[in-house]
Amino acid sequence: MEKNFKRTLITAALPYANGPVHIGHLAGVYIPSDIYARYLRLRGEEVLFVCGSDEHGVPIAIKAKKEGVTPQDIVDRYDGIIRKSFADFGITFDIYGRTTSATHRELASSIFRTIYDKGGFIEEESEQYYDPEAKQFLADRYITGTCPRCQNERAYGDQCESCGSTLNPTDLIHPKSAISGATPELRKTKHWYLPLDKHEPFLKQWILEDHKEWKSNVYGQCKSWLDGGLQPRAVSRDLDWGIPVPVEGAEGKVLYVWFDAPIGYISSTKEWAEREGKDWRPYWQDSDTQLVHFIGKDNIVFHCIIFPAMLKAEGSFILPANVPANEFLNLEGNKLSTSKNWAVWLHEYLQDFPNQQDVLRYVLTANAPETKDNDFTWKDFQARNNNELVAIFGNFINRVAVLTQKYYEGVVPQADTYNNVDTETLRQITELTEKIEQSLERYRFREAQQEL
Ligand code: B3M
Ligand code: ZN
Repeated sequence: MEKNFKRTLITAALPYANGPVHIGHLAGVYIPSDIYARYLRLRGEEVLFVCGSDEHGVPIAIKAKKEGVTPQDIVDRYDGIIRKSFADFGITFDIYGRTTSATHRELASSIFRTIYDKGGFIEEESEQYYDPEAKQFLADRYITGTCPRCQNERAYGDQCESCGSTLNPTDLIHPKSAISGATPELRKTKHWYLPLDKHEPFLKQWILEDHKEWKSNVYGQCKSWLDGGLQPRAVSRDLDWGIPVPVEGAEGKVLYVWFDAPIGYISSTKEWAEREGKDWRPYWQDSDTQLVHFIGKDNIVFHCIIFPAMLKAEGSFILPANVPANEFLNLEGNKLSTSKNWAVWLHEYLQDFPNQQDVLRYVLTANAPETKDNDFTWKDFQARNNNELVAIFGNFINRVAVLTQKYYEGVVPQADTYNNVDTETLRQITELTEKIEQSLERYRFREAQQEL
């Protein structure tokens, strides 16, 4: 660690509670963050490792509608599956919270209100699509229609998945509501916007000047966003699922999920502190804390630009020292996808390979997508288990145990007991330990495992 921090707060991206955890999440976020937490604890550092379920947002509301259940039913189901699978896999969170908790609702509301009272938001009325049958405004995902660029008839209000264009709902030809099928009408509605453009000078200094040491995939994405110029970003939505906007005249409006979710890291810390009888503030309001966000690359903008701008606007929180985002893991050559059910689900792996957590941990570290997307194949899983874990590492441990039993009655002798001890080997072990620690400090877990 560059600066000698007093403590480290590690956050792992809050998984959406609309599906189970799969190997891509493990490789991208949860195994790296767990390795880092375990390493710092082994060094005797003060560490807090927080996570929790991200339970708001349009996908959860859509899934609930499709299944004819409430959003709370959906999040209760998947929060349970996710929470248990992390525990069974041995990820050592100090706390795993959830964003439908009262603590989170109160904190997210109060942070919004503090920024609002400081005049940190732009309040603006705009025209949005309203479904006259379902009697509700339609978020972008709720609107489908024909893409003006490629004529794909199943384009969404925010993007067309066949030509990849980013769209606005009003670009769609023959727009239709994904809820009732009715033709939506444009109606006036008020929303609050975080003026990211006003935070641009600060973000350019903080990231591009003060954090050149960040991973190139993270630094590069932030640079292109900043070079492109930042626009005000809506932090509220016309939805009935989410945290109500704590302002008069905001009936039927909730906090945008990406405004509330990162605050989940802070509310989980508060819940941990309440449970342990500790003070949460040093972790989030003391510059002697090293805050590290572990995420996938699709979350870089939210963790490096939007959340820091929110915290800056609120004024009393520290910002991350590093955001070592990983790229994506593919499965047998295709993109992992919860919606397309193309994944190796963690809870199913644990059923099929009971007590084999370490094999998956080893393989997903060996081929982690740390600097570029990578592919998981079962062939590779088998080869690494048989040719590396068993044939090299397992064999090494086994032989040392057998020889210790045979020649030293099973007790490892002290180095100075035998004057012909191989000082060269001991020197190499010390040198290698330092090399591995450097890799771990730089979030290069694949390299560290290779050295080991
Ligand atoms: N649930 C997005 C994701 O899983 C989101 C992460 C929130 S971290 C505050 O990609
Ligand atoms: Zn298109």
